[in-house]
Amino acid sequence: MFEARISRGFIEEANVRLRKGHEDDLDALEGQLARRGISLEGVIRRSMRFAVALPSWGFRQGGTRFGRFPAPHEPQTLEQKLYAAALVNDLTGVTPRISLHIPWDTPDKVAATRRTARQLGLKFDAMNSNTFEDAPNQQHSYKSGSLSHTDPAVRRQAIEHNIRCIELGEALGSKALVVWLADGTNFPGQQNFRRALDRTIDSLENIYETLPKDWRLLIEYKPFEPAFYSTVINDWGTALMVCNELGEQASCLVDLGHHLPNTNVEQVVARLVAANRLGGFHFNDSKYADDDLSSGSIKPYQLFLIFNELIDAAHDPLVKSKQPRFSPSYMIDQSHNIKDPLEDLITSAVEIHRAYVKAMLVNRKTLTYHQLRNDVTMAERVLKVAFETDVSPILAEIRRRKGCAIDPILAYRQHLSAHGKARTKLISR
Ligand code: RM4
Ligand code: MN
Ligand code: MN
Repeated sequence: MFEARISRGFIEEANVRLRKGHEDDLDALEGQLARRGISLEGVIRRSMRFAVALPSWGFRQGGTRFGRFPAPHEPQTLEQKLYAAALVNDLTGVTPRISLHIPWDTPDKVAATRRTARQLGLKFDAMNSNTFEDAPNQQHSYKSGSLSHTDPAVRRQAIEHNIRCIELGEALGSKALVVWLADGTNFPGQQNFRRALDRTIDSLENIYETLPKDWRLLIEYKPFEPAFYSTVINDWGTALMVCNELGEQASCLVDLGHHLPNTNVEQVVARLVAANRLGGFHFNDSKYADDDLSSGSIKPYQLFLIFNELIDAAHDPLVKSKQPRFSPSYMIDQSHNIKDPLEDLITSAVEIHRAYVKAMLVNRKTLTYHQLRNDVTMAERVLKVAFETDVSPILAEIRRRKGCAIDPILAYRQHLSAHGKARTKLISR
């Protein structure tokens, strides 16, 4: 199942019986958008380049501390994960890059890994370092922290791990390092808050110094878990402080699950844009905290509002003048505990693309007009009209033009059947 690439012919065949319905839906949407002064073709063209990276750690069934229930056909090796990533990309057309977690997915032979990826039409996105657990045979333990540790020898080991991730990434063609730290405390008094942050910044400076000039260092924040009393880089404000200390190549990474309930994440995004420090996203969805559920499954409106901020910023001459190359990176970071990870990744990629395209439909001139007159009802309505538009035919059309699947989940199920792995009867939408 994970040793050959899905053929174009197979996808085309899966598309045949959906084509007529798809064309009818697309025509209807074209008319609907035309009435609003929006060119369907323009939206399609601007949405064709959208891409979101897949996490190497999202291809196997996830779990909780209460257990893990592995899927019957999990990719095991990095090579198999590359084939799985190619399958998601060949079906959806929006996931041409994979982000590696080190040491979980350290390539044995970098050149061979790079070659396989190239053959599969994949590139490498940001590298993710892991100093939140002890790797086998490592000299010092991270039980009491890594980059923030009181012992310089432990900090040095964690710094070196991050530098190694950069070197590996360079060999693979990656351009960014994501640092997420579990460092924190479980009890009041356990550590000095200020000193722990000072030590972390100092360690990060050591890593930053080795960063190639065209690389970015993305600093992730998270309020709690695994530390349950305090986390060193706990919120976007702290991440911003850290980045300001480091320099221009450092920016903040917003993981959608890393906020306390009811945080206005779209406003956090706007603030980071204003500070010129929005580096990228880890997409997922959540009800409570870092649930790592499928993107768009719980709060699709929030996802839309985040893209609304991003598209608004991309059109803003003030942002453009200060950040001519404003382009935060998009990555998925999910844990697929219940669903087939591949189906979850396919669905998530489509949902993220959906939120992006919907946000593209926001009439920004009209929105500003109503905002300036404090017309709350009409301003909100501009957002709702865009959000409530069913853009499925646009997403399907983009995929079709790229030679991908009109309905990627159906095509994936057909692919499973062809490999004798069908689980459910095929029922179309
Ligand atoms: C963390 C964080 C990191 C991810 C790990 C696995 O909560 O989101 O980005 O690498 O989980
Ligand atoms: Mn994350
Ligand atoms: Mn997380």
